[in-house]
Amino acid sequence: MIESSVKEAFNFPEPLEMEKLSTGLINHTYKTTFPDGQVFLLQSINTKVFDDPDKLQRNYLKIQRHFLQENAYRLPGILKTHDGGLLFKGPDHVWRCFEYILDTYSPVVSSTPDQAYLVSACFGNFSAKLDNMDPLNIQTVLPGFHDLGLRFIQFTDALAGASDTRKKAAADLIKKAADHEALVGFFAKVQSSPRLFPLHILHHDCKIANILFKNEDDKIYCPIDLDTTQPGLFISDIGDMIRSMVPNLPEDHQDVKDLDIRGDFYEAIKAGYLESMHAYLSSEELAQIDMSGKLIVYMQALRFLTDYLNDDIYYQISYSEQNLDRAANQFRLLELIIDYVEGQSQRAKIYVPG
Ligand code: GN1
Ligand code: MG
Repeated sequence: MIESSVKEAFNFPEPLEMEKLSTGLINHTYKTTFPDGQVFLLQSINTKVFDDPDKLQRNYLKIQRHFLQENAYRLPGILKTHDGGLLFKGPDHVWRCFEYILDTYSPVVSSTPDQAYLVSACFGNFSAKLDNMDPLNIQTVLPGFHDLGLRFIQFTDALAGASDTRKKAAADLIKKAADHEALVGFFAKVQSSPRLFPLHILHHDCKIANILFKNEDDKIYCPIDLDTTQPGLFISDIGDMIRSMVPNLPEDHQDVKDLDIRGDFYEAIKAGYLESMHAYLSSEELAQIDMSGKLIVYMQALRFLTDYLNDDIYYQISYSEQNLDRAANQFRLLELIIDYVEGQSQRAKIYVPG
């Protein structure tokens, strides 16, 4: 249960009721309700991942202020500690507390293409509204977070150090990782051409669970979970939305035979993102937009596989083979996305006039 020093730090009265929200794989989040009806979101930050949590809070405040000035979104407020701090460094964990926005919800899966369109337009708008902010204002929280080259090196390092048992269990997926290595080369070209592929401030965790919708009209209230917001390449946010909303089943689904992709969701995500971001993307970025899903799905497959080979040191798991199953899911999704995108370009050719 919660450390008593945390209650003191935030001046929380007794008794409080805490409900663990279980969608994130990194931090622990609790909906915390008090007898007087006040509700807050209390979160312990995983400092193995976010080793400078003060940076998270400073970035958050800057974005919060900027969105208010731009009349874009009203982000949940940070509840300060009794001595005015943005977080509390307890003996075991670092804690922070946010305002809980009542009468809102975050879906876990996207149920219609229209909803996916709204989500995508929102995450696009997130970057569009930050485009006039000096990118140096936002500090990089996780260096190399979406760097596919680095993720591939981490995978090969993990492979070199993995136990025979895990290597054997993952043999098929290790082969798939090698089969798609050309994507790493493509990414390197993008990364080395900053004039054609400039940095944008991106959210870097664009799943639908990171959007608050209003109960009353199912419209979007605001995007949340801004921890990974930092400069990045155009592929990241649209790619992560393709990864998380195009499949018919979530990344934890174990039987890959059931997986399928939903073309109407793919097109809705692309249209929503471009609606917001078209004016901020170069012609080269626009021309390569369909590479986004492939690159980000491949990167996530590598990350899950790497963690499995490392004996599960990064992602929370609830059973021993879960990272392997997640990796298998993502490699299957990669094949499906590649087929879909290639099929699309052939169909498109048929309709190009002249
Ligand atoms: C992690 O904890 P969560 O679900 O917000 C991860 C993302 C992955 C995602 C996969 C900081 O996000 O990059 O895409 O799991 N975040 C971090 O489910 O590593
Ligand atoms: Mg997150």
